[in-house]
Amino acid sequence: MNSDNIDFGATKPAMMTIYDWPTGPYPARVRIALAEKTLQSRVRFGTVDLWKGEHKKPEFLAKNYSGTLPVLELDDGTFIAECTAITEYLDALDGAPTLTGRTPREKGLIHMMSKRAELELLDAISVYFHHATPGLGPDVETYQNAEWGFRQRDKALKGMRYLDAILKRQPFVAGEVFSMADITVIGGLIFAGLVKLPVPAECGALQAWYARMQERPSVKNRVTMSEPTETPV
Ligand code: GTS
Repeated sequence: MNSDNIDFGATKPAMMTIYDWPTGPYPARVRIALAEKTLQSRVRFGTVDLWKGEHKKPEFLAKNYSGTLPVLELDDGTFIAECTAITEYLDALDGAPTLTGRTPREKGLIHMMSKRAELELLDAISVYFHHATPGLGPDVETYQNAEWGFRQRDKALKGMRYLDAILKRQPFVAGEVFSMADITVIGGLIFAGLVKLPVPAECGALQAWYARMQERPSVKNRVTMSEPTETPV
């Protein structure tokens, strides 16, 4: 048989690029979602060095106006920033499990709880980090307001108590199934660990849930995912 006649089967799915910082709490949300959906083989990673302020340089701002990570680049050159937008895209591609909800009710609850996890925990800790600690250093942190940062730290602690109350009555953040809402809280607690803001001792349900979450391979292996294909930008 002539090699020109060989049918190599269906076309391989297009590769995507994710620009991120491998250990970052926001990038973790996308990395965990990728692993839960076993889409890792369709993605290559490009590292953007936050500590050198690469995310604030014109080349990166051309990809994402907001100057934040992660950013997803599709094979047609489209850039999608914002974790929730990226994970919505990935969830719509194919494959179980569904992370953003199957029914209208599930979708509404997951969106609500993921937004709350951002507002009350993850984003609050991020503001604390950037305003009330040295953050990414003086070259990157050109404006800091420590009072605002400490208020956000307190908001995050209140958020942890709220989530603890939720997890006392249901197994996952948005109800009976693992979802993007859990992944957002995981991102929040990864950030809490980095800034040494422990979950209050009385939040036993949140602590037990987090211990369970850390057993998931998607959470455990999220940082090593990018090693073979690293392409610095
Ligand atoms: N709303 C954005 C999202 O959800 O994608 C926020 C993203 C974000 O803050 N990402 C962090 C960032 O770019 C990445 S990491 O700190 O988690 O690694 N921070 C840098 C900065 O200067 O804000």
